[in-house]
Amino acid sequence: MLIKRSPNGLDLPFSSEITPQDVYESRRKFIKQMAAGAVAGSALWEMANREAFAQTTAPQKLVGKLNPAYSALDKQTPFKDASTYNNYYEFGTDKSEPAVNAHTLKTRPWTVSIEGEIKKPMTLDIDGLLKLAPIEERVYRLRCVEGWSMVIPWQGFSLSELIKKVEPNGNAKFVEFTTLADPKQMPGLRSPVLQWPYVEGLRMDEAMHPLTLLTMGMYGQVLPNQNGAPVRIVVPWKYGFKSAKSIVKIRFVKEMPRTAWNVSAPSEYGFYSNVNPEVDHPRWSQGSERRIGEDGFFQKKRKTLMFNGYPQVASMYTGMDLKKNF
Ligand SMILES: Nc1nc2c(c(=O)[nH]1)N[C@H]1C(S)=C(S)[C@@H](COP(=O)(O)O)O[C@H]1N2
Ligand SMILES: [Mo]
Repeated sequence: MLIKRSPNGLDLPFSSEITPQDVYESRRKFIKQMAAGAVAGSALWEMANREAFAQTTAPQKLVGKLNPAYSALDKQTPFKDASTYNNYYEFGTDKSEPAVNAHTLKTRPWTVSIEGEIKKPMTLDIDGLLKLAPIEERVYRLRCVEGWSMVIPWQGFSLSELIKKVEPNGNAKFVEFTTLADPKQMPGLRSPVLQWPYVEGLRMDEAMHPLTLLTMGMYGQVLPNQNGAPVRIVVPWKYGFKSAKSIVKIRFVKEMPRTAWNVSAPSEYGFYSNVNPEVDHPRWSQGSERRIGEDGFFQKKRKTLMFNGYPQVASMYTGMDLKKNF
């Protein structure tokens, strides 16, 4: 197959050109042909039909125009790695568990309640959310506090688009994100590793920053459940845990929200959690990171960049001691 050299200068197609959907469709066609050629009732025929049947829940496409101004040129992490190496404690604390367990998450119907210090409180379903602003593709680096990172093409739009619609009043100083906590769907809630529901938050200017992405898809398809379907945020200059998954409530508040990781270990996870190679985690260095799916075992780790390589956010923190406000 001919792969066009993409305009971002990488020998990689944009995910909007070749999506997991395309891969899935060609595979399905192949399986159909295989089934047609096989003797009815034979082992091959049975296998082919079972395969074809199992694939009926095809990933749904979600494409958007690439926004090059906000996109990293780094080599993208393979979809397979980004969708099987996850942190989503509601589905287990092992990296491989969310991909195995998150099929029980029911992502439709789904509503997000937007409330608090705003003039226009509202409840939106996913279709309402998707219609709020044009979907863009943003290729972001995401670095976990544990010392690994990925480069993922996301589909969504700036959270600021939603914030403008609900008209915050003068008391709105922070935004609090509450995520789903349903023990019937989420086996991980049985274990008290965190206080449920998982809550995260941003200061108002951080929430309004155009890089803060309200995210409904990745790699040209709707979010896999393990990546936070049907809607999450992605805040690329902060450690990954700020990017809350499967959001059900967005509340505008006066006081700094009590966030899940900060409550569980305040000396390790501050509210700001900006990626900062100069402020070590109490138990390990934050100076370097491993790029998932790219670096081999003996590969040198790469240096972690201030604000994860997003210097355009620095002005929001001028005058703040980032060692104290970690
Ligand atoms: N609801 C919820 N959101 C969450 C988490 C979680 O456990 N629960 N883990 C966070 C952490 S620690 C990281 S690194 C990112 C991982 O996102 P990814 O699996 O899509 O790469 O999700 C964040 N959002
Ligand atoms: Mo993380």
